[in-house]
Amino acid sequence: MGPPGAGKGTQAVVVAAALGVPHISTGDIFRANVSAGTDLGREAQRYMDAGEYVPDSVTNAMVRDRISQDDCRPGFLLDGYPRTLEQVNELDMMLLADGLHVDRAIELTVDTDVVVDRLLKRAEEQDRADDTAEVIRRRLEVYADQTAPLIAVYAERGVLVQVDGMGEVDEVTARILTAIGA
Ligand code: B4P
Repeated sequence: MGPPGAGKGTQAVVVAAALGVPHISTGDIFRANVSAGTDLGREAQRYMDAGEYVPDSVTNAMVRDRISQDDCRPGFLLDGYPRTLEQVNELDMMLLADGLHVDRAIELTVDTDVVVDRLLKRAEEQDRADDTAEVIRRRLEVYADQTAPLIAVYAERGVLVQVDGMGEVDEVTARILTAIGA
């Protein structure tokens, strides 16, 4: 968890590889569908380009389908999900049905001016439609409004691990692996 540009995607790839479990990024799945021109991609693109969240019904169904696949049996790392309270509740139900639970929720903490700089830099490099200054502002608002409050949910459950997301990518990775005892 963490605001847009906190480094969730960057770190999740490495951490999932270290743990030997699949990395499941809802953002990546949406972008792959946008590139492939699927119905899901067309639906998701409207929201992503505006900096809004894709509707819970669409996102939850996609995650339910993905985590039911065989490669997820040893466990999995979710990147960018859950992002709303409804997604938290739906994920709880999906896991409960299989006798599973969230072991750890990792929050990457990063100053707002640093995330904005990172996203504007990515805009130059990757041409993502949701990395313009205006859309970044909206994404940060949506995060503060809908996702930041979920941190407390996982803190109350005693599974929250907070990690400083500032500094070099390798330094942040080392902090995460230490914090989760991997
Ligand atoms: P995501 O794909 O999850 O993207 P993100 O929040 O922007 O970025 P992330 O935190 O992963 O940052 P990254 O590592 O890439 O979401 C995109 C959109 O998809 C959402 O806005 C929403 O519309 C939709 N969506 C996704 N999940 C959803 C859900 N559950 N429900 C509804 N809608 C959903 O890093 C950013 C940049 O910083 C990169 O360029 C990276 O190279 C750089 N960087 C990372 N770490 C760095 C470091 N330590 N130092 C310097 N640069 C660093």
